Amino acid sequence: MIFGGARQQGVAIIMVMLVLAIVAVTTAALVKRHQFNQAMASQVIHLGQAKAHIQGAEHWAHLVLKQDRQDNSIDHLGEAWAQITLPVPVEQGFVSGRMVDLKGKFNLNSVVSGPSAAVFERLLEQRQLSPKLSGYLVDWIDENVETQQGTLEDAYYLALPVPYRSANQALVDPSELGLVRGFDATTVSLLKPYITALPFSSKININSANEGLLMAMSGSITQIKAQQLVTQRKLNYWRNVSTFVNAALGQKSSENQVQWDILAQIATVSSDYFGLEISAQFGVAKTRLESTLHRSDNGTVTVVSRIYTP
Ligand SMILES: [Ca+2]
Ligand SMILES: [Ca+2]
Repeated sequence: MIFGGARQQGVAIIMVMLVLAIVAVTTAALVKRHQFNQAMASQVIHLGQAKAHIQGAEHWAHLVLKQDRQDNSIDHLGEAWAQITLPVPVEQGFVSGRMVDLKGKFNLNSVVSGPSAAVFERLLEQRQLSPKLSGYLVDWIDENVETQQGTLEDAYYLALPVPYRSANQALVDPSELGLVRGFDATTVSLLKPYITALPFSSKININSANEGLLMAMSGSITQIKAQQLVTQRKLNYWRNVSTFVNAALGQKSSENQVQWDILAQIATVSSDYFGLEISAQFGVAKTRLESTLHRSDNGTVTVVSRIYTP
């Protein structure tokens, strides 16, 4: 009996120790899980804060663009919308943003219309790329399925290791250029500072186009002339197209009439498409918004596309 009692006691002690061990392991697991849940919760809260601030900044950008159209119909880099917002500290985070004038870039979709193809060819040549690429882009966008040489556009695309067909419609995003014959990632990145993809063929805003694009706008604009035009613009933005064309090519005369008219035809001082980039960081949560905005003549701003990363 005595012996049996000691054994029972021993079993009881082992049981207690076992229970204690289980409790310890469970507690550790619970603490770990609690910490994980807490981290998850703060990540979700931070991401929510970042998105809320981005939405606020986006709303503010719309108001700035609307006000700008109410104030004037000329758009230039000295205006409020063009000012870059460096990271601004807000409660528990940072928000930064910038807006670019998409009319100050070459609209790839305008390559199918008249003098714009020549602008794109000059842009390609400036970057030591073949002007032939312009023709491949035209075939990619135009409705028909034959090249200008009479062959089938898709003969090239269907022979690729991963075959596909040409879009035969306007590009939605400039990155689509990478699918077009002759354009690879390097080519696209060389062209990136100069190009955009807008829904309609469009003119180029001479108050925001960079030096390279100004130069490509006419075969008669040299690099030195383009630099002069940018310097001149910083002192005094272009208020109308004819003042710009006079500065670029000289007064209209019988000698320069054709180039003068072509340059005037593709130039504008007013913008209706803008690219907005806003970044926000709260804790470890980083969010970035890239959107394309359209502004109508009365100043109404609508979102054409919106991409969040992550
Ligand atoms: Ca303006
Ligand atoms: Ca086509």
